[in-house]
Amino acid sequence: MRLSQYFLPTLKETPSEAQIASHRLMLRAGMVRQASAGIYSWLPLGLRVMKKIEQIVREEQNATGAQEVLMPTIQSADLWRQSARYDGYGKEMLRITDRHDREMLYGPTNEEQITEIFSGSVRSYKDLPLNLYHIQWKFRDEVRPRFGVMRGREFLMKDAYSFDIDAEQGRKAYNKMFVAYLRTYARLGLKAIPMQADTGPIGGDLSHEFIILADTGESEVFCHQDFLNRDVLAEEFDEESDLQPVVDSWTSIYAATDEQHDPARFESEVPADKRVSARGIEVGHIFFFGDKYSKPLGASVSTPEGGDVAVQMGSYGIGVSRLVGGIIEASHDDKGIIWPDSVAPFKVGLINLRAGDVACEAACEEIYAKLEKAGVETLYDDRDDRAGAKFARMDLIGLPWQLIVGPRGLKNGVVELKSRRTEERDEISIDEALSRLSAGQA
Ligand code: 5CA
Repeated sequence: MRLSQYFLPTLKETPSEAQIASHRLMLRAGMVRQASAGIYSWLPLGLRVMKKIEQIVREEQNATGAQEVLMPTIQSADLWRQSARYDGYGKEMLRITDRHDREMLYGPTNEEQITEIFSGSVRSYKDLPLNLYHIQWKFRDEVRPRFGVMRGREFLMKDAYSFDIDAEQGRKAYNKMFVAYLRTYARLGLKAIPMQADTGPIGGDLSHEFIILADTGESEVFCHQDFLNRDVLAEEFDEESDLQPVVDSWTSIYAATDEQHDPARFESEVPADKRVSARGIEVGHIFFFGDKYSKPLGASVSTPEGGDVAVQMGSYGIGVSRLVGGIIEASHDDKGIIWPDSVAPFKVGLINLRAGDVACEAACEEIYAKLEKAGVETLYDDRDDRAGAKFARMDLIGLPWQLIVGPRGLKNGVVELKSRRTEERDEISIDEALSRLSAGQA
């Protein structure tokens, strides 16, 4: 993509309404624009990042055998009356009346909707286990929408729903999701810590929140330092086997949000030099709630013995749009965002230091064409700005690599390859730069 043609409305000034780094940086980097309180338009750069996050979430869900569906954002109030949540949900639910005076709502979550789909089609234990998920916008009329996309009113969530014949199978489904969540966050470059959690309006008695540590997080959390040293992606286990030991190895170490925190247990279980007390952002939340929805909504299946039983269900949420902000909170400096490779909107920012210079332009055009051909996502700064402005903008938008082409270097046959994260700079030939960028790692 050529910057001269790209819609990237960056801001020089720090927007005064933004209180935390991710909100400030998302506005300054032209990723989102506020439409009204807690509601955002996603601009090209922000959307690219969100789509990458979405895709990683999707791949890890698919790897568990879960199947993607897409349910509507607008639901009928009657469905929610059946589960007795219509009144209980309170003011957070955005209620809508259509032209025929039918009561509708903008879905804050989809337990009822998915249970209705299930009960309309599945009759036999032979069709279980089943896990269906979607990635869809939700609306919650939060009292205090704040921190940009972190606590929005409209937000993108991945929500999965598992259906099983009994509690033991249900627990297996929960464990599969638990491990898939750990892998998902690790692929996003995050250290997410599973913490025992309250179940709130979703219900049930087994639940974990996945929390990433950040000073600006809304929750106060307490955990063992060991969580931060664990590399999920390096761990090997058989996905088909019983995952309970893997889950136990995570949940037996102390980790709690302030609502669940037990200071005496924390002190007895965690040595003083390993105690982490910090703030955290909830990027996911999983629940097992048995027949809470399947019973009232009539989601039952025949059993092998010839009986009939309400299915055991769980639900599993990931805050996809919140993650865009969460990743920035976890990875930025005073110059701007530092994207992890896996979600970077582009891998490389190609900077022509002197637009209009024949040699620089020819070299940049050649590099750009070759990178595109090699499938390396490149944002080519072909604009006629000062070098300082170009560097500042590239640092702000946080692409992992900057490839800087200037007249002086070219005379010696070199360009400069700079890592945004380490700030290391290498003067190398164009060919070497191309092969390093094309080879997966620079
Ligand atoms: N039905 C369950 C699981 S599918 C559910 O709704 N769980 S939840 O309420 O915990 O939401 C799931 C995730 O959505 C949260 O962990 C959080 O990451 C994200 N989320 C919740 N509310 C907001 C919000 N107002 N703005 C942005 N993200 C949110």
